[in-house]
Amino acid sequence: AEDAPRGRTSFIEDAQTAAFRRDLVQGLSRDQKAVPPKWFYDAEGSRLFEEITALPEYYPTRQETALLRDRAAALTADFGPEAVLVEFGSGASEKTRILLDAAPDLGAYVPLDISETALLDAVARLSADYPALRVQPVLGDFEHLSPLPDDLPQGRRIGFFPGSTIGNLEPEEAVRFLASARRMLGEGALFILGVDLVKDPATLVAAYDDSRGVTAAFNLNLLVRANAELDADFDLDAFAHRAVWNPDHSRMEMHLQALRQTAARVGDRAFTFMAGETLHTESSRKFTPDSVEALAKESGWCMAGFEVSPEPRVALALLRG
Ligand code: AVJ
Repeated sequence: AEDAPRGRTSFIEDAQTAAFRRDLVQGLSRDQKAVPPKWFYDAEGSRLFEEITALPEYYPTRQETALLRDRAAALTADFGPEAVLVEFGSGASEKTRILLDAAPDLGAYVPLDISETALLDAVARLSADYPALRVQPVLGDFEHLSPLPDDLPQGRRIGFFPGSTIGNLEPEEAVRFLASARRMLGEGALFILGVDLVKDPATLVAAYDDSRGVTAAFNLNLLVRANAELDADFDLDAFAHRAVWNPDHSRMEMHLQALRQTAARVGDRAFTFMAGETLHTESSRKFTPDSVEALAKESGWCMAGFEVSPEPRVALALLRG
């Protein structure tokens, strides 16, 4: 409430907008300005991300989709009757179809996403193509998991977290997420986790700085969104997209770099950027088989399988609760 706009027209922000405002104001107040990547995904951001997944340089989606197709039978072999598939950050639910095709007797599918439009579009398209499937969408972010609805079928719970989205989380956040997913999914659960693997920096940087500028537009859309939703006034021409490999943290980073000194207001809060200063908008951690296994163990899972694609390499880890 302290950040609510002052003026004659007062209004109550919806919870998501208020949380976006809080995260942005807090993030802009830090020494290294930063904002959590979940705020990329308004309708336009979700659309731009889908466009990224089709770019020649952005290999993760293509590699993971092929790997899922290739290993679908093995990954779904232990689903059992009336299984419930819970997907975290489901977006367009495109990869899900591969698992649905391999597990036709699934009891229910629970997509969870932060973008309402992405979620509703995906549910409409899935229901059209899988009329017998029970789909129970949940709007929300995967860092605050609520218990599953209790009227779901009673089969095994299977978590599905593809796309290396786990790489967006700080290491401690990733452990906390996987541990709370394990509690949410309960006894006997399985978890299919998609991760991108460490590789040569040139391949990584190209994937996050494509020649057509779609990733740059995706990154800048964060400021477009802030201007539209938060009564902010970022000068879009004053910022440039940057993608850098950080070997110390084994992660790709995206930043928006101020090309000159520039001021920005977010509601009634004012901020300045020095020339060259950056807003850190995303980290995408890249893993090794050992770092995935360590992450699984720390969060109470054990690694029952690890499938690796051809180059550029991504992996699917199968975890057991
Ligand atoms: C959807 C979070 C996995 O980190 O690779 C794509 C998002 N960012 N290009 C990733 C993204 C820049 C993507 N994840």
